[in-house]
Amino acid sequence: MGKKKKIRVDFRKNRTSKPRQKDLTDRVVSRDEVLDEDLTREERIGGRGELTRRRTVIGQETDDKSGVATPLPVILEPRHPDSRLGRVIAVQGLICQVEDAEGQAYRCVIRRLLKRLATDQRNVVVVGDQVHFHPLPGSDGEGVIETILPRRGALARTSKGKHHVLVANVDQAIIVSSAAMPRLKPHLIDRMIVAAEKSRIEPVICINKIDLVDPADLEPLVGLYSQLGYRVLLVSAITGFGLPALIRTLKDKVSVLSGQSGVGKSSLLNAIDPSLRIPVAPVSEDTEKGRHTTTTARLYRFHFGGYVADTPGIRQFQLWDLTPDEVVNYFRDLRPYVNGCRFPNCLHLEEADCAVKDAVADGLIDERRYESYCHLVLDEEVEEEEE
Ligand SMILES: Nc1nc2c(ncn2[C@@H]2O[C@H](COP(=O)(O)OP(=O)(O)OP(=O)(O)O)[C@@H](O)[C@H]2O)c(=O)[nH]1
Ligand SMILES: [Mg+2]
Ligand SMILES: [Zn+2]
Repeated sequence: MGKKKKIRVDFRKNRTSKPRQKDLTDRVVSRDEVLDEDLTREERIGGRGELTRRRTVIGQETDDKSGVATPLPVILEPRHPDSRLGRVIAVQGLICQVEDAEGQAYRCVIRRLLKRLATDQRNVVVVGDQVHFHPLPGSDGEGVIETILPRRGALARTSKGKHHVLVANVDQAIIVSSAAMPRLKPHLIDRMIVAAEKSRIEPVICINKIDLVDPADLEPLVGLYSQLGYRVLLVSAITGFGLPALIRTLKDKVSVLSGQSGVGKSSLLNAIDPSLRIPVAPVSEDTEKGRHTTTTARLYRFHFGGYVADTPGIRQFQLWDLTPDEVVNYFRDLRPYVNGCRFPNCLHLEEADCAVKDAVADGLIDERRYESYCHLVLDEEVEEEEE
């Protein structure tokens, strides 16, 4: 967690000293006025001199190491009387789509103070953010975002040394693979586990198309991941097997689905919630590869509660800026042994007296998991995404 930090926010000089006309509560705010995002004018109402034009804001420094960017302006001040909690489900330019607890959608602008806090961030509000907002009276589903609540697990990418949060408050990553067609690729699962762990998002392994195999064949794999403490779901979008468990897993959470093309992500989503209407666009590998710069994302709401994130950038769940020495931290089965290595900077590859390699030799670490580790450290693309 980053350090708590107090920031003093100064308002512009020319925004001073307008005498208070009326009590704030019966002030009628016209729509245009608020759409102008000029909520800071409410600050002047107090008229208690310079001090009233400053507000104390508690923020949090970005935790660069973790891959979780958590800039979180929390503004301590009285809320708008009609303020309520919402979830940002899409961001289009300056307009954020916000849903309240009932699933009612609002087109919201961001109040100016919040924007000003976001000096080095492209978007101060990101998809997945929980916000306080208030609807504009007399408008047709329009509103203003007042504050952003602290963020938890975030999917972010780094470009030019800056973190861009793609989706905030992601509870879990559903790592979808298929038992066959395309064939099961455990190394790919391991890769996606690392990506999730790096983002501090709980991975859940979901193996689809089990109608195509004898489920008993999957027992060793299920056993391995279960032993590591990961949840494993065996499902079939075609027969419906395991779907109630998948629904229970997704209910009331924000999830992101990852997995190679063709494993049945869209089929699963359509099977559990036909109302989602997630656009199924077959994307060729070529175009998909170049798409990671895209920062647009959106959340889809399940009719049974909860959201699933859809964004080109996280489809394949790539690993951003993972350094070789960092990889072992995300292999919970290897990590306990690293202190026994002779060299403190041991990468557990060719080094002598490596406790990790010893553990593999002694059967304490699964050999295939160790291979996954090696591939990742050596930055080798294993079993390419194509079949
Ligand atoms: N036998 C079987 N086939 C399935 C199952 N789920 C999906 N399929 C088939 O697998 C193919 C790919 O499914 P999609 O849902 O498009 O896969 P996807 O993961 O969304 O693929 P991308 O959108 O390209 O990433 C389709 O032909 C589905 O009919 C399943 O449980 N069993
Ligand atoms: Mg799909
Ligand atoms: Zn070692």
